Amino acid sequence: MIKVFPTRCGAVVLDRDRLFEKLRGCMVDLDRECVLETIDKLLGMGVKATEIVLGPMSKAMEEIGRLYEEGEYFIAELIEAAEIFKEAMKKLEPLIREESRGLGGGRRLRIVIGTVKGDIHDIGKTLVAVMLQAAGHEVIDLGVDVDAEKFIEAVEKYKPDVLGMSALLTTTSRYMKRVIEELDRRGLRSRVKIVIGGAATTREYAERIGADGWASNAIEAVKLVNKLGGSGK
Ligand code: B1M
Repeated sequence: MIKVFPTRCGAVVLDRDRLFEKLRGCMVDLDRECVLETIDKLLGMGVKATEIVLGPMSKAMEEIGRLYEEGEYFIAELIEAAEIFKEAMKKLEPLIREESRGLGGGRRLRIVIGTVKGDIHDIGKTLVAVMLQAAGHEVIDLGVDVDAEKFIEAVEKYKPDVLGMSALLTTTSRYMKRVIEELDRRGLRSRVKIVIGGAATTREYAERIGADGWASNAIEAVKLVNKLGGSGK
C-alpha cells in the first residue's frame, strides 16, 4: 500500500519519495546508521534495490563530489562515503542480482571490464559488473588502475565480446583513447566491441575516441552490451 503524508503546505508527498529524499540526505551527511535504516524501510515497502542504488544513493555521491569540489568536504569524507556505500551494497547486491536476472536477453556474452590506469574508483564499475553478471553474462573484472597492456592481454586471452572501461577522473578518461589505439595497433580492435562509462565520460567522448558505445548507468550498460553483442533486449 502506498502511504501519503501531509506536508506543511498541505500538499501530499509519496512515502517512497520522502524516504528517497531522506536517504539522499543521510548519505550526504555520512550518517551510516540512518542510511542503513532508511534502506531497510524502503526495501520493506517493496522498493527495488536497483532503484535505491541508481536513484538516491548515486545522487548523494554526486552531491558529495560537489561538496568536495567546493572545499566543504575533504578526501576523508569521500573515503567515508565510499565505505558507507559499500556497506549498503552488502545488503543490496543480492537483491540487485535477483532483479537483474533476465535482463540479458538471449545470448550469454563474455565481458572484460576494468577501471583505467591511474584511477581507483571502483563502485560504479563493480555495480556494472554485478548487473552484467546477474543478467547472465560472463564477466572478467580486472579491477582498478588497469593499464593498456593488461586490457590487451585479457582481450587476447579471453576473447571477449565486449571490453568495458570505466573512468571517473578527467585525466584518466584520456587513457581510454590510448587503450583503443593500442588495440588498433595490434590488429585487435575489430575483434571486440568497446563500451565506456563513468562520471568523467560522455556519449560524445565515446564517439570521439572510437568506442562503440557509452552508458550513463549500470542498467543502460547492460542494455548496451546486449545490443552490441546481438543479445536481444
Ligand atoms: Co573521487 N573524484 N577522487 N574518490 N570521487 C570524483 C570522481 C570527483 C568527480 C569528485 C569531484 O570533485 N566532484 C573528482 C573527479 C574530478 C574530475 O576529474 N573531473 C574526484 C577526485 C578529484 C578524486 C581524487 C583526485 C581526490 C584526491 O586525491 N585529491 C582521488 C583520485 C584517486 C584516483 O583514482 N587516483 C579521488 C579518490 C576518491 C576515493 C578513493 C576517496 C573515493 C572512491 C572510492 C572507491 O571507488 N572505492 C572517491 C569518491 C567516492 C568519489 C565520488 C564522490 C563518488 C564516486 C562514486 O562512487 N559514485 C565522485 C563524485 C562523482 O562521481 N560525481 C568522485 C557512485 C557510483 C555508483 O557512480 O562511479 O559514476 P559512478 O558509476 C555509475 C556510472 O558512472 C556508470 O554506471 C555506474 C552505476 O550506475 N558507469 C559505467 C561507471 N563505470 C561504467 C562503465 C561502463 C558503463 C557505465 O561501461 C564499461
